[in-house]
Amino acid sequence: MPSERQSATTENLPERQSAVAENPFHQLRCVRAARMVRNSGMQRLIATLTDGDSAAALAEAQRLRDAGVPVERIVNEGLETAMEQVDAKCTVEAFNLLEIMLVGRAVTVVANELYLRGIPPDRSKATVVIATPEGDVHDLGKNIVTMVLTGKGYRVVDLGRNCPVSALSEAVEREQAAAVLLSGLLTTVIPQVRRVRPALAERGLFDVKILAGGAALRQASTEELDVDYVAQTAFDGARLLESCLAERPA
Ligand code: B12
Repeated sequence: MPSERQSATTENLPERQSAVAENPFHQLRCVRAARMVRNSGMQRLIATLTDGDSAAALAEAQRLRDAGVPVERIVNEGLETAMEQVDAKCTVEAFNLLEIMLVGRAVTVVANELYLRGIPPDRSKATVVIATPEGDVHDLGKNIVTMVLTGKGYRVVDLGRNCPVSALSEAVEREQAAAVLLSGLLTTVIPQVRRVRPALAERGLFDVKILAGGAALRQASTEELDVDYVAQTAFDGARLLESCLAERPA
């Protein structure tokens, strides 16, 4: 015999539960609650990324993914927002190298976890090939550009430093890249940069955009380098890439 209190709480429980579940206001509340949990998770992901805390960012990203948040949303609303916040603080004059390296590393760790084999071509904004041309071993700037673009959802094929022009054009064709990014710190690599467009043309790759950056190249003009754009910073390059790829025919 159930007690009075027990029967008040358990009487017709299944029916009451399903009535509550079918109530549209209840459903709306559930959707809102789930969204709030995810949004606060996304805010935590952004905060851990901008703190440069790779381990905490990785844990937040895994939690969001396990809660059913699509990988694209984690990249677009989490990684990209974090990079935008760092972008807002970084100009050519005020550029905190340590901070950007830490944030970039955290973004890369999360991106590698979300896309174990790199961002697949069909889920990325576009594929780009990046390298430091042959004769130049500087690669810190190139690595930052790679991290920024990965955080913004591009698939970046990094050919490393001291890269021959032939390897670049070969990779652009193989990877069906939309753009080539060249990072140069030595003025002596300018002749290498000028060889890139003819090397692409030899393979019939006329629509591929060429972007240059790095301390030596950013002092030169697009005509001197025979490239489409010269970027001052990694973020500047990301914006140029975004706008020049948007102009492409669909
Ligand atoms: C660190 C450094 C080195 C390190 C490189 C370590 C590494 N893994 O990269 C080491 C010690 C190896 C080195 C070696 C040499 N170096 Co050195 N090096 C530097 C130094 C101090 C900093 C460069 C750097 O990493 N800056 C930080 C990065 C983040 O800046 P950044 O590359 O410009 O990138 C930013 C932007 O430009 C942009 N960006 C970069 N690339 C791209 C590309 C694209 C597409 C886009 C969109 C954006 C973009 O993104 C970044 C963030 O916004 C500079 C001096 C200076 N103040 O620049 C000299 C400097 C570049 N080196 C120089 C020289 C001469 C050499 C050596 C030849 C020295 C020697 N005699 O052996 C050798 C090079 C050997 C070779 N064959 O390459 C000269 C170059 C002179 C010139 N104009 O040609 C400089 C300017 C020093 C000087 N004042 O004389 N170097």
